[in-house]
This record gives sequence, C-alpha cells and structure tokens, in this order.
Amino acid sequence: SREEIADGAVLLRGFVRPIENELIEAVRAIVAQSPFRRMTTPGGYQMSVAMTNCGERGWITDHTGYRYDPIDPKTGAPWPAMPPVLCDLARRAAEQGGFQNFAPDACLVNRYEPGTRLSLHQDKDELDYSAPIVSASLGLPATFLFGGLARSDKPRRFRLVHGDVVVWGGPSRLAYHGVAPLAEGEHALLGRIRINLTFRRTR
Ligand code: MD5
Ligand code: FE
Repeated sequence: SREEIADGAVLLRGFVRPIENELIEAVRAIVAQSPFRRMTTPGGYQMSVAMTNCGERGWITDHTGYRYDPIDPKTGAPWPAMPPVLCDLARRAAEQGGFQNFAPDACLVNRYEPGTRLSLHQDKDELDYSAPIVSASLGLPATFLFGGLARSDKPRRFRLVHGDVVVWGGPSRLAYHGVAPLAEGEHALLGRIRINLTFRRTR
C-alpha cells in the first residue's frame, strides 16, 4: 500500500517483504566486512544505535563532527559496495514516492536493540536536499517520531514494522525525526533487533 503521511513523505507498507531474505543476507555480508559499531558524537556521547555503511560513502561521527567518508575508519578500507538488491529497492521505492532515477551513493545501516533510541534530529550532512531519503525497516517494530521543520514542533508517532519503507522528500526531507526507545520483542527472522537501511544521495 501507498500512503502519503506528510507533504513529500510516502509510506510503503510491506514494500520489501518480497525481498526480505535477500536484504538480510546482504546486511550479513556488509557486516562481515564492516562490522556494526557505536560511534561517538561531537559532544562526546556514545550513540545507542550501532551503525555501519555500504556504498561509495558512509556516514560517520566522531569527536570532530559528522561527515560522509569513503573509508571505514574502523577497518581503514573502503565501505563495502552497495549490493544491486539494495540500490534497486531504493530506486523503486523513490519512484513510488515520485522521484525518478534516485541513485543513492550511501546506505547507512542502523541496528537497534530493545532500549535503543535515536533522538530528534535533522539529516543535514548531504549537499543536495532535492534528492529524497529512502528508509527500509527490518526486524522488530519501532515507533518513529516525525516532527516539523522546527525542533519544538510536536512529533507525530508512526509505527514502522518489518518490511515497511518510507520515502522522505520535498518538505519532509528536512523535518526533525527520531526513533523512540525500542520495545522488547522477538522477530522471526532477526531476533531481538531492528535494522534500518537509510539510502541517501550525499552530493
Ligand atoms: C531510522 N534513521 O529509523 C531512521 C530512518 C538516521 C535516521 O533517521 O538519520 O539514520 S531515516 C528517517 C528520515 C530521514 C529523513 C527525513 C525524515 C526521516 N523525516 O523527514 O522524518 O533509523
Ligand atoms: Fe535521520
């Protein structure tokens, strides 16, 4: 199904269910090369979300700031290439959201465990905000917090479950958003975790 949840934001329920096994296998291969790690914010806090990346550039944070980098600082090697199954899904989803020819150069892979949260923020480290962001949820359900263009705007709450994809474009591209602390649970394919794949065009 296709539901416009805000101006420019389209929720595609179950969009990746047909390729769930391929996606999970792709994540396993990525993590074998560039493992999940909990990064440090410029403010000195360790994030509760564990992250890795694939694609030409990966999102990283350390005590010096946030940025996209072609090299994984943990391995000293380039991030794993973006598997075609991931690139294709991002392109197909973006098209459903009205964005033709989306060609992501970065895919951030976020891992949540029960208790893990992502506090309210904007995605502003990309050069061109005209491209959408595509996010795919796997594993345990999450409560997604979707605010407005000001941090003080009261966020709406959306439950995102295994297989759901959201295309964030237009006015939603710069909305404040976050993920509420993950509830305890067990998913048939992934166990006690939620994985979110976030596809971006960074330049
Ligand atoms: C997640 N990740 O569920 C989310 C999915 C991140 C992040 O937020 O930065 O890693 S991406 C959700 C998103 C992206 C761009 C705009 C909006 C939401 N939005 O307007 O709400 O791990
Ligand atoms: Fe974000």
